[in-house]
Amino acid sequence: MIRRGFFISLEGAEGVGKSTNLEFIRNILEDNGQKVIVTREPGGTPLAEDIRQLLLTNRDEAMDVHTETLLMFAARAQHARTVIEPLVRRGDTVLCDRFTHSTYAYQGGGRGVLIRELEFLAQFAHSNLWPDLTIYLDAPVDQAFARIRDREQDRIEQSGREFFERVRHKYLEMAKKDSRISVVDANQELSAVQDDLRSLLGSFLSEQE
Ligand code: Z5A
Repeated sequence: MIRRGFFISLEGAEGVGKSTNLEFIRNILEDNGQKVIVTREPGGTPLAEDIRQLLLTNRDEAMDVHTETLLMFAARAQHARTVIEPLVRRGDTVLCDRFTHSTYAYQGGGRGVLIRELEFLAQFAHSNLWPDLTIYLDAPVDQAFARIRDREQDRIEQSGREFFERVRHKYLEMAKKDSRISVVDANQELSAVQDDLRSLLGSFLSEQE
């Protein structure tokens, strides 16, 4: 029997530690025999990376929320259909920094786009491809902001504190409703966050055997 690989996404607001923990998660998966490809959204293919530049670059013309939403899904359709799905189908494990839950949190929770409209676009963009496991790194907005205080902010990062409170609220709401989303407390020492990640991935992998 050819085993299908896993599709795992990592979610959370900026500064919670997604980039910091990606390699750690990759190592755990590889130690458990997975061939792992790490990728990200928006992006993950040359075309989708070009769309990422459009989305994140600061410019004089304000980007309408509908344009922002469609560009997120345009990048995702390309990435999901030409990269993620073929890899998972051939048995590799894809570890993706953000996926559609980001759109539900940022464009839905943050910007106010209706979730049923986003669900329709998600179905169009990537049909039934959804992560087997979504790890949501959660931290209070002020804590996460404090960690990235000195960085230059991209267009979306300039959306303000209230916006990021709504984003966090939407993530937590989704996690309550969907057992495939696991919340990890990112507001602790990195070693404690990584202990939690190790234990979560251990449980996930043993459930798949
Ligand atoms: N976006 C969207 O709106 N809709 C969508 O559908 C998608 C995305 C897919 C790009 O995301 C933007 O697009 C993003 C959401 C939006 N914009 N915003 N705002 P991105 O993933 O490329 O960028 P990001 O979320 O802004 O990533 P980030 O700022 O790099 O955050 P991070 O990766 O979660 O954090 P980090 O770089 O790993 O850690 C930040 C610092 O904290 C660093 O110095 C670490 O050493 C430190 N750190 C990490 N963990 C700890 C702990 N536990 N304790 C202390 N310090 C720590």
